[in-house]
Amino acid sequence: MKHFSTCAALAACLLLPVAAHGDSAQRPDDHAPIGVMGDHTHQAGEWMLSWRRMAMTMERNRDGTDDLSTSEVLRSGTGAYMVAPTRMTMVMHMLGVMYAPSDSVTLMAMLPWVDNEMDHVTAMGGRFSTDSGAMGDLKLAALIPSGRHTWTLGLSVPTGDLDQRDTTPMGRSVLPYPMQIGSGTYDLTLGWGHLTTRPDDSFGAQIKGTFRLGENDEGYTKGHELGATAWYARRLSERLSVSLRGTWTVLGNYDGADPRYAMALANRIVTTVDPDRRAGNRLEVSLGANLTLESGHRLSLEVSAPVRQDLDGPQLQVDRVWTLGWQRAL
Ligand SMILES: [Cu+2]
Repeated sequence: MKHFSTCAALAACLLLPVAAHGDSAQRPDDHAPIGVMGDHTHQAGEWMLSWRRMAMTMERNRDGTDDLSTSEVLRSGTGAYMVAPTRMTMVMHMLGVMYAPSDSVTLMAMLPWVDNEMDHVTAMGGRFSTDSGAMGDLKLAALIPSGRHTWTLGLSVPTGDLDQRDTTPMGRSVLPYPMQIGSGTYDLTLGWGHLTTRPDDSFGAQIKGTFRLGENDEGYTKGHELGATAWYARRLSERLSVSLRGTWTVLGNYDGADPRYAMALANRIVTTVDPDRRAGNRLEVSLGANLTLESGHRLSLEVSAPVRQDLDGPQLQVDRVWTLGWQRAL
């Protein structure tokens, strides 16, 4: 399998009879809940393909830890803006490939496709929605196992688009920051993970930082990101485990500003063009399930809901995240 290219591995996965390469010795909780990425490594010569569908819904505005009504955002009420976002959905499909050239390093590549939709209400009482969609940033990583720990060194390549446009009441416009797809910069990811397995259960943790290198072509740098997560998983049977996970995420404000939003920012048209209204932190709780099939396929599901959010607002807050995944070692 060592000599297979990525394409050949993909083709092999689709063509091989499902029972050909079962990894039935694996436990369902050998892998973290599906919302965690880069949690495990592979043995020399092993390939893994994965697909994830992540759906995040954001609803209602917030400033600090207080909910805001739309009239508290709009200048027709007590706010300052012409337009308030009311809801956003982001659906991301992510294809992943893992390959271990040796026992001491596993290489990983992930390519997302992102679709966004945002609903708004205007100070005049009108409503409108915008859509964006494109391939996101390619993520490459080397995962280095060390006993029960895994170290991650990753690089995000700016393959994602930053020129998403759609029709708004102002005509055809460049969509605001959260509707753009990529970061526009090479981003460095550093991470540490841990997993301890016991006969009937397991627990793990991961800490990850994403640091933007330089400034993108639109004149800004997205905020750095830090995440810490810990989970407990219990096996209900040989093939099924359920998990409970807590996640702390910190997002920074943007540096610089996209000049294409200068007018909208100066005139306080909408909150989403302000580089100083991007930061925040949130604590989420997630419930998940991992299933290993006899044929070697893995199916996983996880749902997350925030229990606390503190945002540099007004900003839309996260309501729910669903992650569905398929994984297959070859
Ligand atoms: Cu894997």
